[in-house]
Amino acid sequence: MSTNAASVERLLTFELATACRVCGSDGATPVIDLGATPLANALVPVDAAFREDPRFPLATIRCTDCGLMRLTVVIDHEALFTHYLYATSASRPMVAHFDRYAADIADRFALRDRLVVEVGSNDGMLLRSFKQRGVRALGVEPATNLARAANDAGLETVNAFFDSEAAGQIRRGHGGAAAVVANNVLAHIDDLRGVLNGLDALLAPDGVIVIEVPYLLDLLEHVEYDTIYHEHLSYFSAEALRRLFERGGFDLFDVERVSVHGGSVRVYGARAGQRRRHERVDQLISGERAAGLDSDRPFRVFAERVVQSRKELREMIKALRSTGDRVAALGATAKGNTLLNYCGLGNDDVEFVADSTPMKQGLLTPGSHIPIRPESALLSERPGHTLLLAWNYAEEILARFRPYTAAGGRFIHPIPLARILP
Ligand code: DWN
Ligand code: ZN
Repeated sequence: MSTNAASVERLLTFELATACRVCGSDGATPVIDLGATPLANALVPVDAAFREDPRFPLATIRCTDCGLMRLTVVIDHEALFTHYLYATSASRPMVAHFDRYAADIADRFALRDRLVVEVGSNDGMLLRSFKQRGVRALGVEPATNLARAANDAGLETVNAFFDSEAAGQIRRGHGGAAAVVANNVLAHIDDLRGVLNGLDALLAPDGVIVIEVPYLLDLLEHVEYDTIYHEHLSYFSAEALRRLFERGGFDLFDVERVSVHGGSVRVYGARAGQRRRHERVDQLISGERAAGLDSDRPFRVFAERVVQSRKELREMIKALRSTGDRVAALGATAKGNTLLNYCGLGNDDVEFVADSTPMKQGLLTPGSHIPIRPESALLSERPGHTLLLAWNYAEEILARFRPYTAAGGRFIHPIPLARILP
């Protein structure tokens, strides 16, 4: 998606100086300001390299009522998501994660032959896993390019944003859903009231909601500041999710922490009174209070540690480059855009970014304008060090790139503090 400066105003729909999208409170305190930053997945065609990429405020505030951390701006969701370059299938660990996810959910809630609707189904990876287990799986995906790829692969997908209208159409065409699942999606949606209305319209009386989102406690504890970008409007605690469900007439009846994306939380909801709350819910929310999530303290500590993380990464890369060492990166990730731009790292510091996504290769990273190349470039060019912008897959990547490290190559893991691996 290439946006010119003139369209910047159109994209910046409104400043979020007021109501919290979870609880409606307008009490908020500042957490961190990462500066004016280009859109994370607005990769740049080489012939547009001369243009200054549009930048938008990237700062977060904390709701003093429910604890939700959220951006101070909202970028037009049509501009962000109707053509999307992140494909789940490009990350093998995520394909494996969602295959296990499908097995767990299908077994736990006896979903064989029942309708499961996935909100934000991307290229249909999870739909495929559900179908293989005899589930009637249907996707809802706003990105036209991804919805087309899923439908071409026989994974039925409605090309739309999820709201009560889309939910009503699906209900009329397919009946009530035994489960509605949404993974790495809820944080991207401004109109959460619309999501709750859609869930109410679509869910069968005994239906379950399963939502997986990056977990605020992990973000703060591991200084995962790079996961803050304009697609991620909200940064959820379990308490904020509980409050959101309650507002929609649902109970949050179970939770579990999962390791993906730097630490996520998977929450389970049902219509109020339908299912008994597991003690894990109260344990996790008590843990949040013990961590001080209902105060500014952990957010202040987080903001201080981010400045240190930036300082140490910049020093490490500058020192490597001063010895003439070549530095590349792996993973043209959305979070990588925040990290490169906040740390002021450009093509003089990082020669190229290797990435496994064909539709990203040949483009430039937004703002920093670093060329994106196939992963094979790491082995053909053999840079001395490779910055892990896909650090959330460090274990799999180090295993897969043993030929690179066996020949002396080293990875830089930037979060929470820059360190060399192996
Ligand atoms: O919320 C979101 C998360 C779930 O995914 C979206 N808003 C955007 C996206 O964030 P991300 O780009 O930071 O996601 P990942 O999954 O951390 O990184 C994916 C990128 O990394 C892809 O471009 C593929 C690349 N990759 C690679 O080049 N080699 C990934 C792996 C595992 C690899 O081995
Ligand atoms: Zn709130």
